[in-house]
Amino acid sequence: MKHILRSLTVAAAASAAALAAPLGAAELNLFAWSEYVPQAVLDKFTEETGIKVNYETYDSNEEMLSKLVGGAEYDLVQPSEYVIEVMVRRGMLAPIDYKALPNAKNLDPAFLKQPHDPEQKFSIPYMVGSVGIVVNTEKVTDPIKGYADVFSGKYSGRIVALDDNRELLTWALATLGHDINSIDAAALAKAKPVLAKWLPQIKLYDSASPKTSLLNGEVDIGIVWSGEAAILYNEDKKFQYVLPAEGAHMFIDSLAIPKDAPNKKEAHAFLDFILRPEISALISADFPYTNPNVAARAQLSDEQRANPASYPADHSTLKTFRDIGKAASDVEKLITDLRAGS
Ligand code: N2P
Repeated sequence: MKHILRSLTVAAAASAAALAAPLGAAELNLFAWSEYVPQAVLDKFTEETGIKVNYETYDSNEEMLSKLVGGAEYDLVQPSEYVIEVMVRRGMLAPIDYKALPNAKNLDPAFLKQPHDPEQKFSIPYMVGSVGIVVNTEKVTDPIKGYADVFSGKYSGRIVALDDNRELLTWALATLGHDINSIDAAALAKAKPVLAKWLPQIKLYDSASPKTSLLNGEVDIGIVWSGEAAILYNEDKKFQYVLPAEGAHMFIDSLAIPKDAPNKKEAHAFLDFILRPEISALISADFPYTNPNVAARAQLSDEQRANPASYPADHSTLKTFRDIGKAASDVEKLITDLRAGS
């Protein structure tokens, strides 16, 4: 009986929603990183605008790019800075209409007009972050300063790493003192023996939720997205975040509208919605990356702003990635082969 009543209520609510929605109800197809957009934010947007959000997720820029190139239709995607540069070069993005985005004024100029989108024509920063080392200090007591310490051999089989070939290569290049954005055959040849020693020490590759294996004690050290490290730190202060001394990647993950997006108006409505300080602060609460929205940051608690993974005191060693053109497929091949043990 209870069950029947509940389904009747659900049916009534659904038909009320159908009545309220205009004919051919508006939709938004969002393709974004997993564990990055809170469901509550999507629900609030739908409640307020009547626009239904279809949210699909991915775990790497390459995965997103290949789906789009394969003809999938999305209204918003969420590339990192270097992939925005690739997409602009290939003419894959539609320009942003700033008239529809009064809340764009909330964005921190420090993350705008960067080399990947010099006029900020094609992308709206969503979250910024770094890739660094998380140490379970109860299990790893030696000082850990950089990639070379993680891969000294001492922690073999106790390491989680991002499932991301460009990131993996970067750790080796930075350790060799090589510019992380100058990638050619010679750079790859230098990095290869380093990675051949390092990769077998990794227990697990995980870009979606590397915090999980650290939390459950399956591994003791990891190289992960800063937001994951921030969540671990909130969970237990024994998880310390270290920005590698050799230098590290700072990503500017942004929302962008594919050129052929069928629902550009809805895409702009969503962009302006998430640029509202209180909405952006909700995103920070679930996914504590560096919020590029100054007005949202002002709404965070002192504790949130004091999380060293979310807001590192010193960013001087951080660097964004650039589009490396054709070398990107060489990177994929080298690392895939090394990971396969050949
Ligand atoms: C969110 C992943 C952050 C993406 N789960 C790093 N570019």
